[in-house]
Amino acid sequence: MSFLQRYFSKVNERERSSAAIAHLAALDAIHEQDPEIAKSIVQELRDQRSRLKLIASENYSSLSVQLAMGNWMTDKYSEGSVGHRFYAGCGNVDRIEGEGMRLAQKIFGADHAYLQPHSGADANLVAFWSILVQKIENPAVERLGKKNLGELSAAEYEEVRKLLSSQRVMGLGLGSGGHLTHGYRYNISSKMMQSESYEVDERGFIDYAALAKQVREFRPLILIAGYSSYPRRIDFAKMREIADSVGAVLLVDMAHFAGLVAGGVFDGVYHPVPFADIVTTTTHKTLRGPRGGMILCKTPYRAAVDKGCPLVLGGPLPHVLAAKALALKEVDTGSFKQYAAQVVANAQALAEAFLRNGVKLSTGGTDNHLIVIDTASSFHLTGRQAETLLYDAHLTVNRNAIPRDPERPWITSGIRLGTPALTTLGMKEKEMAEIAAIITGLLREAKPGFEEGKPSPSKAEVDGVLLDKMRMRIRELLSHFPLYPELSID
Ligand code: DSN
Repeated sequence: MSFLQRYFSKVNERERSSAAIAHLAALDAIHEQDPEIAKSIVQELRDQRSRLKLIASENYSSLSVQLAMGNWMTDKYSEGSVGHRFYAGCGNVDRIEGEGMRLAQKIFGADHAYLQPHSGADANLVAFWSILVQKIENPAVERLGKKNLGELSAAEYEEVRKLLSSQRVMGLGLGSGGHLTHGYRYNISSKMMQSESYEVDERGFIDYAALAKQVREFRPLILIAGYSSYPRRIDFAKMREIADSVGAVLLVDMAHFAGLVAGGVFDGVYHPVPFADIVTTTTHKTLRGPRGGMILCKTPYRAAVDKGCPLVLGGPLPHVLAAKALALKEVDTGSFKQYAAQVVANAQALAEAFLRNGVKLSTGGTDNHLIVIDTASSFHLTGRQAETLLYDAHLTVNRNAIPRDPERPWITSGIRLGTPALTTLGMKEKEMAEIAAIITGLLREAKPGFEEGKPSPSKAEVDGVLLDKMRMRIRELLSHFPLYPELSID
């Protein structure tokens, strides 16, 4: 029997959901073409349903957002920007992208929104490039008495190119919770410009006074504020002041906390848009949309940002633009505000429960959607050992460096946990306490596993009875919060 036939035989007419029907019909169509691919798609749903998703950068998008990506919009080329395309026939993409931009500008109070980046890393690349064009390239071309790059001689162009690559960028170090794209040595961002990181203090916090001093010494063109695993808010008014002290551009990467800004949890000095020149984000984390990126900018950067495609990025993904617009529509509701507030309440409840159990957290807690557990100090386990064991017990978390981590990035001494996905399922503070108890109960009893007769930095084991007991507790918990209950796939 097909997925669709099974659905119609199970669900009565009143309970039918058009999104569920569409998904099941799509699975049938995929199954006809390639049963193996259909099987993996279905298995992914089963896996996500059977595990507690605690990866801080993941969420569950709505079935409608997913469906907006699964259609013929993918077949259209639309390089350029709304109303200014390099291909004929972009009217529908223009309407979709224009609506997404309008919503993003309204939700975040931004001068301008650019929805085309395929990811947060791509958004950062476009942002860097736009800042370099606006602040360095355009004035250099003007100084040479020329109108544009095309008029420069080869020697003049080389002069401008060298000037671009001698610019400086400063972001939070990877080990302090920053992101690879914020100037990490192995990333393209540190090859485009000279890069220096700032780090958190002994307690794991950003020290604004120390940062101000470092910025005055390094004098970056771009100061980046933002993180992947920093469990605190950033004061963007202070960041603006620090950037202004050397005339730097302030770039905020809000990939992790965009949903908290949109939902009104981060406001005042914690809302990046009034203070930053450019704000980049992903659309799939706390914002709960499709996988992708987005840029918000002040008017002076608009012209350069809008040329992100084709000058930095490949062709836009119109099907993803449709999903982004739809997700922004979902964000622009009162229920999203409640969701955002609950994400933080849940993270704080999780942190408090761990602290009560004597677990060591980076910065001693959280005021956003994530926590970082020092597994080495708390449980004598590497991050990777903890990650592997928890996955075995049906919890997905990721290993994460802690500040000043002595371990390699592949192993680490910590794990990062986030609440965006479980909050989407409807979990609250009570469930967070249960999850903290399960994790503590497992990690406390864990012993390093062995590989080729030696203790392995990647594996940990617990008694099989305990593991089964914890899996049962997780199954019981998840049974009250089903993922996409309208999708009758088992
Ligand atoms: N991969 C994202 C995260 O997990 O934070 C950042 O790129």
